[in-house]
Formats: sequence, structure tokens, C-alpha cells
Amino acid sequence: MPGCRSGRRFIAWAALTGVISGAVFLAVAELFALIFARTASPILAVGGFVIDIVPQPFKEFAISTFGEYDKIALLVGLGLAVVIASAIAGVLQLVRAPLGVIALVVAGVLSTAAIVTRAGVTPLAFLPPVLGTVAGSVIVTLLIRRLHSWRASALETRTDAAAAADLPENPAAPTGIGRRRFFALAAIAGASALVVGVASRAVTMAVGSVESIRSALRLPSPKTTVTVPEGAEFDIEGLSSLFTPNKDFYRVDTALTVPTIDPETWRLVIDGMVDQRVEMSFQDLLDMGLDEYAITLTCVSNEVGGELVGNAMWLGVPLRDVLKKAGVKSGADMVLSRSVDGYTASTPLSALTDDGLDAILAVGMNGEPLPLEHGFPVRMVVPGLYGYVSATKWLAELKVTTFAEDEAYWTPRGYSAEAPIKFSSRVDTPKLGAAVDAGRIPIAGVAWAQSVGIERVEVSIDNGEWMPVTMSTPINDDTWVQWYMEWDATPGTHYVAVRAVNKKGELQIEERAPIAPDGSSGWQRSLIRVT
Ligand SMILES: Nc1nc2c(c(=O)[nH]1)N[C@H]1C(S)=C(S)[C@@H](COP(=O)(O)O)O[C@H]1N2
Ligand SMILES: [Mo]
Repeated sequence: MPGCRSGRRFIAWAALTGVISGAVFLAVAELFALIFARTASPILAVGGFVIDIVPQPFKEFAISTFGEYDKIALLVGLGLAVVIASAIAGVLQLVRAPLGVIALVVAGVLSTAAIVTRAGVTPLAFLPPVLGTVAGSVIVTLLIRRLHSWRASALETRTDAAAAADLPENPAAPTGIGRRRFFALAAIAGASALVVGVASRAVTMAVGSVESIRSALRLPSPKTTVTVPEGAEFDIEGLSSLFTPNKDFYRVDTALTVPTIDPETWRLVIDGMVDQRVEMSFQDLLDMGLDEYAITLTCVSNEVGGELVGNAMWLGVPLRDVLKKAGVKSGADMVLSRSVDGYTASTPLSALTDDGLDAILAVGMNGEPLPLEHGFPVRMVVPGLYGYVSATKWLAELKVTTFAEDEAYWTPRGYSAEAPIKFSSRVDTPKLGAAVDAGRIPIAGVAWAQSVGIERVEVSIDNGEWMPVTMSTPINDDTWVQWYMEWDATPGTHYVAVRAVNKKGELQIEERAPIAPDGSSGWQRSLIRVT
């Protein structure tokens, strides 16, 4: 059989092609699993499926043979199976395209099935295996095509050489080019798959392991709890709930990837203008005893009527007690808090040490440890100051210093070094621009004036007189209050405006201001269509 030896050689390269395509499949799937759905790793899902379907005696055999390495043995076994199956797919693609692609698609369908039938699956979990299949199929197609042209030129060369030596050109050239083109793509695809796959899996596992540490963590019960008074929350459709569920809580930070910190290794350093530098562990913090605090957080980037505000029940310790351990030197007027990712915030020292203010280091949020995106394991929460000057997440250091000496992340970027929250009010329902049916409907929303408290909220319709509304019983002066009024909505277009008065008797600022440099102001006016 002519070309048999070289044919065998190409079979080997086709097998390698298959393995590389399989690696591309898995690497792309791992990358998109990291982005869209952490549990959508094809290998792990298939592994989980195997564990689920393997009969009990076989499981016992595996455990008795491999002991605690049973899972690793399973993964190694799966890995070998993947290598062999993809090598076969590569050879199939060489011998009869598109059989190799079909084999990859079958693998894609099976792993998608394994993924979407797992417990706790998310809606986008099908994407990683599907995109992986597409990438793997493209690579196997391209590589095998290049392998074909290499082989064609190699065969030509042999035939030519056998026929006669009277060809003027150098016949080795096209063979060399074909070979180079194949190996170039194979090397790039193989190396990228290795780097992307290993890096994605490593990141997913780092996140996953801290997430599992977090979900296993049981915080001690609070020494003191917050009593939510009767009448603190109205039941009105479209009105923000009194406490914002963690999954709906706005998130603002500069972190490209969420820092993952094991509380075991977390340390807080308190240094700068202090009597003694102090280092605290997570346990040291818990040992101080935790208390509940209901505090509404607001972002400086919140526009009038915006959504960058949320209320939570925090669990934490007073910052003044933490700072006392280090002893603040006289002359200091600021604490520069630093996150593990380098972010810094400048908080006036007095906002952290005043007895009347509940500035805290928080470890819990709405009954659970802080979610990773909200600063796990420890963050600051300071009532009355915008988040960017006070609410440092993934906290690592408190440096006692002065405004003259130190500058925070946002200060050279167009935001004030000090930024008390401008108290504000918002309409939640009816929604701006929304069409509502004529009749008696509630107009309802929230208002906040952290550390001072809301005295009253007023609404004006179609530029008419300001009318008082019904307010919920506030939990404290640090949380927002809900408010509502009944309105006889008549057909047509109406303006609804809202404003608040704080407990100092100050009226919410009417003049509009942009968010930079120290927060927006203005009365919210919404246009409402009644039909
Ligand atoms: N480490 C770190 N902490 C941070 C920020 C940040 O960018 N990095 N942003 C701050 C800002 S601007 C706000 S408004 C709050 C938002 O907290 P949240 O994401 O938990 O709602 O976090 C603050 N803490
Ligand atoms: Mo913010």
C-alpha cells in the first residue's frame, strides 16, 4: 500500500490534533464557566454524573482502593478517557470528515446534559460546554485541513521523486510549508488551551474555595440586636423593601475580579499615628463581640432618584473600640483605610470615634457573612458618609493619619476628600414614565438622612402645594424610611415631585448638582402617564 508509513505518521498527528482540540474544548468551557456559571465545568459535571450513577459496591471499591484519593483517581481516569476519545475524534476527522466534529458535538451534548441536570444549575450554565464545543470543532477542522494539505504536498513530493528528478523547482518547499502551517496552529492552539484552561480553573477554584469557606462560616450571635419597630415596613407593590436583600444590593467598586480572602489568613493592621501598631485576626475581631447595626449605604454616584442606595442589617464591632486598641495620637484627623486590592478611602477620624456615631467594621450582612462582592471577610460601614470615603471592602489596613498627609483613591480623580451624604428622597412607585391606570393608587418611596434622620417627606403633584405623606416608623436615624400617599390618579400626564426635611429642620437641596465632586442633589420629579 503506497504511503503506508507516512500514512501512519499522519494518523499520529491526527490523534494529536484531536487531543489539542479536546483541550481547546475544555479550556474554552472553563473560561466561560468562570464568567457565566462556576458549576458549568464539563469535566467536573461529567465526574459528578459518574459519581451519581456508579453503583454503591463500585463506589466502595473505589474508596477502599484509592482511599481519600478516590476523587483524584476518578478525575485522572476521566482525563485519560478524554485524551483517548479526543485522539480518536482527531483520527476520525482525518479519515472521514466531519466524523471528528460529530464526535466533539456528541461530547458537547453529553457534557451539557450532565451540567444542566446538576442541582443548583444557573440559567447560563449551558453556554460553557456549547462554546467549548464550537471552539474545539473549529480547531479540529482547521488543523485536519492543514494536515491534509501537508500530506498532499508530501505525497506529491514522493511521487515526483519516484517518477523522475527532472523538476526544476525544489519540491521540498511546499511540504515544509504545509508542515510548518500545521505545527504553528497546533502549537498556538495547544499552548493557549493549556494556559487559559489551567488559569481559569485555578481562579474558579480559588473563588470556589473561599465561597465554600464563607458558606460554612457561622458567625457568633450578636450581643445586642436591633429591634425593628412596628410599622417600620409598608406592604406596597413596587416599594423598596425595608432591608435590601444581599442579591439585590447595589455593588460599586474598582475590583476587576472579586478579591478572595480566607478569613484564617486575614489580618487587619492598624498603624500610622498610633501609640502601638496593632495586628488583628478575624478571630480577634469576633472575640470583641458582635452587635447588630441597621445602616443605609449610599454611593456618591447615585443620581437623584437612583438605585445606588441600599439598607442592610450589619453585624460588626464599633470602629472606635478597634482604634482604641492602637491608641490614636493627637494631631491625627483622618483614617486612611486600605483594601487588599489597594483601594483606599479617607474618613474623618471624628466620624469613626464619636460616641454618637455607629461606625463599624462589619463581618455580617442581613444574617449571613458578608458576600464576597460586598467585602468578605471584613469591611467598613460608616453612617452618614458616602461609600467611597468610608465603606472600604476587603479591608486590610487602617492608617491613622491626616488629610494634609494622605490622599485616598478618588481624591485625585475629581471627588472630594470628605463627603457627607446629601440627604435625599426617591419615588419607587409609580415608576418614572410608566403608564398607570386611573383610580386610587399609592405613590410610595424611600428617604434617607443617615446619622440625622428624616423628619418628614412631602409630595407635590403637577406643581401643586406640598403635601405631607405617611412615613414608616424609622428603625433609627441611620436607615432610610419608607413613605406613601394615596393619590386619585386622573387620566393624563402628571408630574410627581418629592422632597424631604431632616431632623435638623433642613430642607432637601432643591438645586440640581452632578455626582462629582461630592454627590448629586435636587428634588426628584417624575413624569407619570395615567390612562
Ligand atoms: N475595596 C473597595 N472598597 C470599596 C470600593 C472599592 O472600589 N473598593 N468602593 C466604595 C464605594 S464607591 C461604595 S459606594 C461602596 C459600595 O459598597 P457595596 O458594593 O457593598 O454596595 O463600597 C466602597 N468600598
Ligand atoms: Mo460609591
